[in-house]
Amino acid sequence: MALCAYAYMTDEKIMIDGCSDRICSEHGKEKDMTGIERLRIYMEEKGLDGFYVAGPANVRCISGYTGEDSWLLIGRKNQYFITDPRYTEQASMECPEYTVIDWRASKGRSVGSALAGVVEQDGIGTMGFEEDVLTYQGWKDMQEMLSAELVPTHGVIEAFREVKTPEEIKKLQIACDIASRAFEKILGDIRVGVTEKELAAKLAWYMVAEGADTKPYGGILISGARTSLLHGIPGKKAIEYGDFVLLDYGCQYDGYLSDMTRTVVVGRADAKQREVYELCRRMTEETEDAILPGVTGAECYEASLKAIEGTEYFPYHYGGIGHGVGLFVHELPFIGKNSTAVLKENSVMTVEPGIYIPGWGGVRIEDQGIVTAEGYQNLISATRELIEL
Ligand SMILES: [Mn+2]
Repeated sequence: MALCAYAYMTDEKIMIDGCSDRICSEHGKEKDMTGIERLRIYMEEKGLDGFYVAGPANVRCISGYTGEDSWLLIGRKNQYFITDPRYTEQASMECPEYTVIDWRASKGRSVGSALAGVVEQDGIGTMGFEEDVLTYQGWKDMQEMLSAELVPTHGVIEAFREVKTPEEIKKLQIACDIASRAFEKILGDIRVGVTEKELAAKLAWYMVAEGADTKPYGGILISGARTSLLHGIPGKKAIEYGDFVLLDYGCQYDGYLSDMTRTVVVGRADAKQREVYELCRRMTEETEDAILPGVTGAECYEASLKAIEGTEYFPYHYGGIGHGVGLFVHELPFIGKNSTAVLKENSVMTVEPGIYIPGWGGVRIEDQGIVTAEGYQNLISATRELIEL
């Protein structure tokens, strides 16, 4: 899905405690290191005896675990996998190097209590945690139960996830291929009288039929004047002749996500629809042309504006124009107005500028691709030409 408001809200929120470049220059080949090795280097630098990992995508990044409701405690030498009996067998299979702990069997029958046991046993004095994941309730519980000093961190494992491995890129390519094939199929269903919800359900069905994970992943499928809503939710509205239909969606494949947007017209596009569509298409293409390792997110944004500068449509663009995609749909790097992100080779990211005119409608064209030494390699095969159905 597009345009996470939180992600674009402030640049400060995107600042990273655990800069992967710094780790690289001080410790050599970051590409050869696993997530847990990099996390331990970070812990050593920050003087942390333990690191509590609670963000689901971060748990997967560090441990390789593909299930849910699980947490990690990484010590300097030992590593613990905390879950409940629904997942203990899966955890033992997927993460054999971890000590699996059933928190329901802990003294206090809680995750905090299970953590407290390990903290005491291993003599953990300082423990990092993800400040944007832990709830206030969780923090209070841990304050009460844990003898360790709790140290807030931000974006540490997220920074490890910014550059993708060849295996991750393969999965992302498959997720993008599934979404592109589903686009070809849904075109046959978009017609006058069908509702947005019906189309959204069919689109999801096509992706699972094409090989996507069954884990639901909400999509945007909106029509007519509603297409100016950046994050509109599919409703009961039926498609009418002359509508724009905006499809912003993707799927999960073996945990890895795709995210694409196409906007089509039902019937013949009128002159204004054609004009806005072509401007938006140029915005997407000119942004992609500007992408190279070393380019900043703000420079990408500048490139996206060339097409609409001096036109009446300039006021209708949005400041966030793309984001990394991997285990999570909005991750580093974020590109847009004021973005200080510096693009890295083998990041996988979307490019999704748009023009949104309240009461009239909007167009967004979103690709997902790899940042390579030669430029942006698009993984989405669906056409960017205007489609009139
Ligand atoms: Mn997106």
